[in-house]
Amino acid sequence: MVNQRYKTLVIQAFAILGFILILYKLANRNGNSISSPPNYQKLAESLNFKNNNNNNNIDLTNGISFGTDPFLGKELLIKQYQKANATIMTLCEERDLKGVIETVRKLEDRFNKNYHYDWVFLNNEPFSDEFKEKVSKFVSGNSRFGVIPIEHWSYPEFIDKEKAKLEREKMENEGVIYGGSESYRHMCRFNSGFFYRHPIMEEYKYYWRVEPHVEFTCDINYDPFKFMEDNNKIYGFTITIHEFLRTIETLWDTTKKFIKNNPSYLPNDNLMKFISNDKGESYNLCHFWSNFEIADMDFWRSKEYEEYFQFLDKSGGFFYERWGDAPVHSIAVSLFLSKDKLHFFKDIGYQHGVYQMCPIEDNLYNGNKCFCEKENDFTFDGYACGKELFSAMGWTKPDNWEKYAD
Ligand SMILES: Nc1nc2c(ncn2[C@@H]2O[C@H](COP(=O)(O)OP(=O)(O)OP(=O)(O)O)[C@@H](O)[C@H]2O)c(=O)[nH]1
Ligand SMILES: [Mg+2]
Repeated sequence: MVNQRYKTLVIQAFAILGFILILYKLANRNGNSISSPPNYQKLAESLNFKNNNNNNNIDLTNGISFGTDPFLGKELLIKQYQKANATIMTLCEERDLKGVIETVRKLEDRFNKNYHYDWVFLNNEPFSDEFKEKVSKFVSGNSRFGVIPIEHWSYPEFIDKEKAKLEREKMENEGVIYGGSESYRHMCRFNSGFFYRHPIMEEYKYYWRVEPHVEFTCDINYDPFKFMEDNNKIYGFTITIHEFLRTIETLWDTTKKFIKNNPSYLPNDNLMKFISNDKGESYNLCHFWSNFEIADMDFWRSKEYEEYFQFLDKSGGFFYERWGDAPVHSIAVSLFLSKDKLHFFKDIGYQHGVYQMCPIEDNLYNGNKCFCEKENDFTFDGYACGKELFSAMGWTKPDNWEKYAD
C-alpha cells in the first residue's frame, strides 16, 4: 500500500517536472523573454541575412523591411543595418516651417522611419531655436541645421550688379516666373555650385534633396541610397521637364565653349541625346527636375563639374539671366557621365506643385501602396521629356504608356 502511494508520488513528481520543462522550452522559443537575454545576432543569421564581412553588420538590402519583423524588433535591425554615407537635405527658410514639417512627415512615413537617415536643413540665415525644436521632433534620424556661408550666397566680384538689376527688371516686366527675384538667383547658384561644399554636407557622399510642401505618394520599401551605392549610380531623378528658354538663353552656347575646350570630359556613352536633338548643336530644353534628386556629391566635387560650374559662373548667366540649377545639373550629368550612371526612380511616387510622377506599372503601383492617380503621371506628357529620355537611354516604354500620355 505504502509502496503504491510512493510510486504514485514519484510519477506525479516526474509529470510536474516534465510539465515545467516543456513550459521552459516553449517560453525560450517564443521570444527569449524568460530566462536569458535574446541573441539577436544569431537569430538574424538564422534568417539568412547577408553578413557584412568588414564590420559584422547585417546587410538587409535584399532582406525584409524593418517594419515587418515582430521577432527581431525594428529598432534592433536598424541599429545593425549598415547605412550608406548619406543624408536627406532641405534648403528652406524660417517661414517654411509648416511646409517643411509636412514634407518631413511624409518622407518619414514612406521611408525614413525605417532607416533613420540624418536630415540636413540649410538656410542663408540662422534658424531659430523654435524652428529647430519643432522640426527635429518629426525627424527619426539626426536633424542638423546649417547656415550658408555668405560667399556661397552673394554676388561674386566679377558681377555687375547694376546690369543684373536691369536684367531682372526686364524679365519681371516680361512676366518670366521668378524673373525679378534676386534671392531665387542666389538659390539657383547655391544649388548649382555650393551646397555640396557646405561643411555639414561635406561629411556625406549621397544626398536626397527634398523641398517643403512636396508629396511622396508610394511606400519606399528599400533604401535608395544603398541602391545607388550597390549599383554604382551617381544621379537619380523622378521627373523630367522642359525649361523656359528665356531663363537660359546663353547657357548652351556657354556650355558648347566649355565642351570645345574639354572634349575629353565627355564619355562616348553619355546622354547627349537626352538634351540635344541635333548632336549638341542646340539644347532641346530637357532636364531632370532637380527639386527631387538622389545623387552622389563626389560628382559635383569632381574636377570636371567644378571646372564647368566655374566656367558658367564667370559668364554671369546665374545673375544676368536666370539659370536654374536643374538645367545646369542635368546638362552636366548628361554630358560628363556614362548614361548607366543615371537612374530613374520610377517606383518613388513624387509630386512637386502641379507635376508628379505616379508609377503607371501595376506591380509598382499596387505593391507600394501608391496614393496617386496614374492619369496624373507626368512622365509621358508633352511638356515632360520622358519620350526623349526613354529613347536616349534605349529603354522600352511600359506597355500602357500611351494610356497615360497626352
Ligand atoms: N533659405 C532659403 N531657401 C530658399 C530661398 N528661396 C528658395 N529656397 C528654397 O530653395 C528650394 C527651391 O525654391 P522654390 O521656391 O521651391 O523654387 P522652385 O521649386 O523652382 O519653384 P516652385 O515651383 O515655386 O516650388 C526650396 O527648397 C526653397 O525652400 C531663400 O531665399 N532662402
Ligand atoms: Mg519648389
